[in-house]
Amino acid sequence: MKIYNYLLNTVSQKGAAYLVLLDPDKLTDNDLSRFITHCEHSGVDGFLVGGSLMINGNFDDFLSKVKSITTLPVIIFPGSENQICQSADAILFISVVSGRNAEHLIGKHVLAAPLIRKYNLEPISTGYIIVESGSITTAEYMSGSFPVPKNKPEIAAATALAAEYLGMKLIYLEAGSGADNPVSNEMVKAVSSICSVPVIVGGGIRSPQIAREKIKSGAKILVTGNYLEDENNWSLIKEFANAVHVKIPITV
Ligand code: 1GP
Repeated sequence: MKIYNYLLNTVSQKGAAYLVLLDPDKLTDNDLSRFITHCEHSGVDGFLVGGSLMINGNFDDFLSKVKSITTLPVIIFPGSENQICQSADAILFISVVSGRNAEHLIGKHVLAAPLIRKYNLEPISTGYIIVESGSITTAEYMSGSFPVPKNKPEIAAATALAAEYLGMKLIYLEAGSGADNPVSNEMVKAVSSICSVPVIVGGGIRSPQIAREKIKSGAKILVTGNYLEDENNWSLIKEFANAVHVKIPITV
């Protein structure tokens, strides 16, 4: 419960937590160290590592490098059961509750659970809700499931509540990496107001203003990935952190 408690404490102290997604396919060794250091100095609260599809990256090597660079929590955000590695601090144990594909609801988990135990990784059970966001996203395609229609916040809310009743400790509202549009404020509000566990929002968030809107709508953890893959956008990381940390005074 160490990392889950860290997230809860961060939410309680700062109002919300800001996590940055590191995709092993997208960052070179050289950029990785500079990027992580930049994130640390800009107020990021931790890192997610993973991707729905990995083509070039070596997950274990990448994760070990990340851990050797940062003291912030490093949490696996697995795109598959192959993305489990001993050097991480925790793993989001994700069930794609928006879909009806048994493999992604429980099947992959049966394969993953013994390894997670062997590695003594902290599993954080997460109800993962993929939301329609424009073009079909990799997460949507790879999970082989229909997303929740973007104009149906009540479906997302009922799904999240069911996940919470099943014992899940986080709800992840996911528009998909690089999504055309983020999850709507209305949907974030509907889910956050019905759930008592923290709601993560990610996918297609490209400005601190949009990040702040999601927090004001009730999100407790915000994730960005794709937008920061362009070094020209790194200067905005601090603004993203300030936009998320609604309880602490803004620093420039
Ligand atoms: C994807 O929610 C994350 O799983 C982050 O999305 O890469 O679009 O920021 P982006």
